[in-house]
Amino acid sequence: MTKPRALIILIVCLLSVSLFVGLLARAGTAVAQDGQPVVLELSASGRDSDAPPAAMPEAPVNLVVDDGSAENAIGLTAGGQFIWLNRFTPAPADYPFCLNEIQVLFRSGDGINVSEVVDLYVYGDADGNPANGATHIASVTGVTVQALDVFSVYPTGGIAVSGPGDTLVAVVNRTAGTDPGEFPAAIDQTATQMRSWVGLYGGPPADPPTLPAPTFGTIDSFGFPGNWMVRGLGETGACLGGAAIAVSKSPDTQTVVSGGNANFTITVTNTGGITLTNVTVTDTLVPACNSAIGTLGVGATNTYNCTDVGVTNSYTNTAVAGGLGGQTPVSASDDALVTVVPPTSVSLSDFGATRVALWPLWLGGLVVAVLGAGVLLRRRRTV
Ligand SMILES: [Ca+2]
Ligand SMILES: [Ca+2]
Repeated sequence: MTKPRALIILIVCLLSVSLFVGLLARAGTAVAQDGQPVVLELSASGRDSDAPPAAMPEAPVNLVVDDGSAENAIGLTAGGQFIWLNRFTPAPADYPFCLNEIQVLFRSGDGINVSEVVDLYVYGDADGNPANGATHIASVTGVTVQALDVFSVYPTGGIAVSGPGDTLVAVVNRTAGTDPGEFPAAIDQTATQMRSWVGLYGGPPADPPTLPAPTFGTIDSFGFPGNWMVRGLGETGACLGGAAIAVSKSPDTQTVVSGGNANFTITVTNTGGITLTNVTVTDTLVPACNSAIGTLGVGATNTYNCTDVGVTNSYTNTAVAGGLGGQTPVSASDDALVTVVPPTSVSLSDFGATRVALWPLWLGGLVVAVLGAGVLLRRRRTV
């Protein structure tokens, strides 16, 4: 071994030891639920990723601070859950945007297995400082590690992000990498952007976690400069494809005897990818069909019956359903035709009208008969 190479290895070893000791000193104050101190620990593997660098995404709004390759991974010495997040600062003109996808890379060899569970959280932070708090915007919970050494891709269903300032994208390891010696948070250490934060709660983080965590700082401040392999992809403007509502009013057609009742069934469905709030149904012609439904989860349906009492005129009725997906209003409508027919008593008057119409025939017949009789009398006199 040449002397310069041996010297480099020695320096690297000394740096590693000093980083590790520094980290223990910084994080040693946090205490886990079992009373054991919680510390961060550099991945024992310490190896460069074997995987080729991941390609840079080309979405209109690209929230990326990593270079595509992870050189290490972070876990807790005593095991457990923690939050790791990237602080992104989109261009002001990018707001508002729709966050369509979150990507997280997990590595092989760090104690992480496919199908283990993570939760994803999105926060807004106008003042650019996560340490004094940030506002929770949306959650994508119960998703799993899809593959190792490539980015797991998580569609959000459309998260409306209004800005201004920063957008934070966070990960919590719910079952992935929670045992001692496991390292769920892969990190790119090629060139730190000083935008990757880590937080400890002295136990499992709440759902959603409140920021800041009791122990909270950039991963750099814990002695590990680098960038989490956590990305967000979106497009400027509202989440048009994200929030959607459908309404059906049935039956489509019905016939009602004048003075009778028209019965309807109205079904409202959240057909989009995010929870709808302030969901209402407005039915101008039949106020009895108005409804304040409130919150409607993804895929959820609300069905109810309503009645228009004493219908006397035919009409086309329209039910309009509306709601909010984040800040985005959505609406839909459906028509129902009600045809009123006269009651049975009215048909009797029709018969009467027909009888009146026969009078001219009877009159005509009488005239013919009288004239005919006159002709016969004259013929008899002339005979
Ligand atoms: Ca790298
Ligand atoms: Ca803040």
